[in-house]
Amino acid sequence: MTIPRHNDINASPVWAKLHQHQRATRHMHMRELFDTDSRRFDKFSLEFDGLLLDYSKNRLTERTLSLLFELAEAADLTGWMDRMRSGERINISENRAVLHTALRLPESASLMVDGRNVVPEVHAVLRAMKQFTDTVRAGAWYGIEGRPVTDVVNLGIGGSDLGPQVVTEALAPYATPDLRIHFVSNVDGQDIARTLARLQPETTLFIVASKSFTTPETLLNAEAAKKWFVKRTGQGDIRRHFVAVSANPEAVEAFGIDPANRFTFWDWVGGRYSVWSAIGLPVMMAVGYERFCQLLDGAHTMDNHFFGASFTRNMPVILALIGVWYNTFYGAHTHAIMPYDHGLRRLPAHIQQLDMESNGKRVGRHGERLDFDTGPVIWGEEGVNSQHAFFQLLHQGTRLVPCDFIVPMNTHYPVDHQHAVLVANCFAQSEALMRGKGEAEVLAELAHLTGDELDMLLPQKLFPGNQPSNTLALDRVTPRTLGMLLALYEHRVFVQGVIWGINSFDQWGVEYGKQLARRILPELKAPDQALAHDSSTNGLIRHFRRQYHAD
Ligand code: G6Q
Repeated sequence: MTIPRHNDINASPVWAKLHQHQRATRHMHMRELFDTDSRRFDKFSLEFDGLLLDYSKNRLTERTLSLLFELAEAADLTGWMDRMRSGERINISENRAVLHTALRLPESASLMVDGRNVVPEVHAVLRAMKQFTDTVRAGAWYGIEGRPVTDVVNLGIGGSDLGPQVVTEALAPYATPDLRIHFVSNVDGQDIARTLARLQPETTLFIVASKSFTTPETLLNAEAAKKWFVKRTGQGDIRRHFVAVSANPEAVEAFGIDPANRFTFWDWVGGRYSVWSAIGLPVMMAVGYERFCQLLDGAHTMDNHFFGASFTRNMPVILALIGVWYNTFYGAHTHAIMPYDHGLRRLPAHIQQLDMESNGKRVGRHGERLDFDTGPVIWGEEGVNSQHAFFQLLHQGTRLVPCDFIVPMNTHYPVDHQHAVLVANCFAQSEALMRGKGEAEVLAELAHLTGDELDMLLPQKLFPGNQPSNTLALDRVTPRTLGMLLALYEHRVFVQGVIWGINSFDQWGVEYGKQLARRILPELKAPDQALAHDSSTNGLIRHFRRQYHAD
């Protein structure tokens, strides 16, 4: 197979047809679509393995969808799915395969990359993780004073932090109560300092999670943790207290970590897609090997669905195309993610990284300039808190903001009837956003008013509605359903990248700021060094030099 050279999707006839279709249907109101078709939910919802996707509250018709499927064909989505699945180097700017899906293959499967079957390697690492986490969880991994581990600290950032953090938090009901898991990512010293302040070095285990083992933030935190450990214990040997997840064996060893306690992964696993690899070590530490395997199995189930189902019954494909519809053809700039589950409250941050680092690109795979908008700004917050914060803008603001509502039907924490209240709020929001509230309804509510007061209040109480949303209803947040959900979003991002002709798996955009920070750091510390930045950056550096008092 070869990687096609040109991205000319916006020159395809279906691109023009979709623009035309948008112009012809943009005044249509979803309320009318529901009023005129009692079967709309049946037509535009999909259930798969306990996961329900309701996409009926969108500004679309069967014609919209069929054009969007045509767009997917014009972008050769099937070809790209095959390329990704088979391990072709579709991350061309880094010359890498993209195989997070291989991390969730069962041991009986086989996947050849560069003439080697990678599945046995994946399972060998899983076994090593099992052995290690079983020992720690059983209280049989002894620290320097022969005491078992009570606290595990993951030191990592970006993909080496967000995914495992979200999953560990979401699966808290499955976690062993004897181990506390902490995540430290920020180079802001208060992150590590506040965490260490709560810990005893003799019973703490640090996981230094860095694929490259060159990431300054992580290495600075790891050095700080090492210093703290050595100072507090008087012990120079850190091997019982520091392990690593990394693809860089030399740097891990140079740090003082026993090579036997390095858990590896491969260049075909991108950071933001790496929770399924050894980067998931804190997750396995919290919930154990079996449940980690259930997480993988959930993701694998979603992979099979994605690679196997026709576009018309394919959840990631449908979600992705609906996103393209708003983003590209309606000009929507953002997309909101609202989990109605407290354990999933950090999920928007993970999806934000997944999506924005993958599809926040202005050029196509071969460096060609793209003449259309690509990835949206992803944002969000847990429900119902968000209702008391920013939903005002969704209901009565001027912007089109497509939303995803994610809600489990059952809770691990039944407190009176609070779960039903939570779900009622979730359903009510999507209903209100869709329906809006028209003049007749408001007038009925304000029947006691007349004159100026009525004129003033009436427009303020109107809700335009027609604000689109998808609802993803899980049976319950379990390792398996969470695996499905995360894989669903990974594939959604991939499909959108394919439509826009983007390489979703590199991230050159994060390099430049890092480069400039390396230049500014010594300038902050050298008061007499001449500055040659713009006047704003020079002014800020000088301000810091005047204000900062080193301890
Ligand atoms: C994710 C990015 C990025 C990466 C971090 C940490 O896709 O590549 O967020 O995960 O920069 O990198 P290391 O694991 O190499 O420290």
